[in-house]
Amino acid sequence: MSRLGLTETIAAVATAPGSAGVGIVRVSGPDALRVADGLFRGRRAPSRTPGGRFLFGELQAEDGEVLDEGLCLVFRGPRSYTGEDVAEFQTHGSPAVLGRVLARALALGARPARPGEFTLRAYLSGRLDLAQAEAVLGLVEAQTDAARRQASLGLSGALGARVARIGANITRTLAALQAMLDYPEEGVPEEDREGPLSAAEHDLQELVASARAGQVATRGARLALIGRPNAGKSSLLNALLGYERSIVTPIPGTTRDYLEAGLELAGVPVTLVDTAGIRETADQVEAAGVRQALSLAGAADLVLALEDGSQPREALPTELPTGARVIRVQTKADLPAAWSDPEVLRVSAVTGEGLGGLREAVHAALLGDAARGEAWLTTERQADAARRALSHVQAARHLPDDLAGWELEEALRALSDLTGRDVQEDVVDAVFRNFCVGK
Ligand SMILES: Nc1nc2c(ncn2[C@@H]2O[C@H](COP(=O)(O)OP(=O)(O)O)[C@@H](O)[C@H]2O)c(=O)[nH]1
Ligand SMILES: [Mg+2]
Repeated sequence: MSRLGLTETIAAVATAPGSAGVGIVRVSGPDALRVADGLFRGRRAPSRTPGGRFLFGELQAEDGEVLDEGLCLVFRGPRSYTGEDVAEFQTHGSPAVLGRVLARALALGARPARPGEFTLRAYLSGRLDLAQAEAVLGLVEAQTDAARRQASLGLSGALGARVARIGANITRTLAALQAMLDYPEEGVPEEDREGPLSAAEHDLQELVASARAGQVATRGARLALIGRPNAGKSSLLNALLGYERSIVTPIPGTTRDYLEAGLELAGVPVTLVDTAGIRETADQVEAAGVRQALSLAGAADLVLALEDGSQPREALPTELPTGARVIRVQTKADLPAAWSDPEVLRVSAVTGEGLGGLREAVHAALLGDAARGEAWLTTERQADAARRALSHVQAARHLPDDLAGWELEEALRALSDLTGRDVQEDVVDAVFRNFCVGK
């Protein structure tokens, strides 16, 4: 998407397709109010109305036919969403009305807006940084309250402020290092080097850790149920879902393929993945299922490792993939326990015992490690920039003063990529490509 074309006036339907009580057509650009004058008849011409006001009147076709009655909201740049002059028409929300109003705006000289172009203009005019633009997309797409909350914090600039605090500590050390190069005999005072840098490293570690929670909040989480045959995986999946999704039998090896089912767990959309029981087997189909189960465990955000509580304990024949996050679960708590382990949650798919505790443990594992009330990283792009900043800060801490400066400059560059104040055009394009038209 070109950054040129800001001299063009753009128009789009901003509300979702389909019928609704109200629909909105948005026009932005240097000609927005002139387009509004041609389209709208009210007490006053939009171009003679101060910004921040609305007019009630009629929306008219070229030949004067009344298309609908409605409101015209007038914004004057820079005090508008895009930073440009903006007119917004609120009409009845039918595709027929909105289609005609948009067509008229285009006939009056506006061109159709591309996906995300209104927000792109807000970014280019400096009203939003790139992380805030991503937060706008997050708010438009939020499916859960956790996702809404993070997007709202991002849009408010809380994420930008968190990043700026880290940047300030790095800048302080960098300034001290540069002063040292000018006056080597002075050396760098410890409080200007180690203190701010270790604070920056700690804050960056927390920020990077928040990305997992942020992404779970926005795109949901995958939970793999893993264990030996007959451990009770399919029964637990059904118990968590509240209906019989997966086949349960006393015959070991019933589940050979994997299956998925969605549910909401503590405000987060969760996909439960039931897998083939893990054991050594000569059956080729079952063996393929076992390999698949292990790879699903590796790809999951969280693994529930189930062991039959009514049978003597027996370890899995294979290790779980390294790096997998695991909650250990002892099943069949309604039966006499054959073993006990305080580290393991006891649940019964039959009586429901322990399911509440399991849900809480899952929630804590998925979201609990991100500090409450703080803004999290919500996109992979942001997480990547934070990880780069962290690795440069860590490198700087182990280098002599005269070499550390370069690493710190790179860390600052990564932080500025994160908020996206000054990034490459293709990065910006990639962000806005995900937007819908009209936003
Ligand atoms: N009493 C009792 N039996 C269970 C429980 N969960 C599973 N079972 C039984 O254990 C057997 C294996 O269960 P299933 O869910 O198919 O295990 P999977 O092979 O790990 O999927 C079945 O006969 C289930 O009825 C439980 O919580 N309590
Ligand atoms: Mg099963």
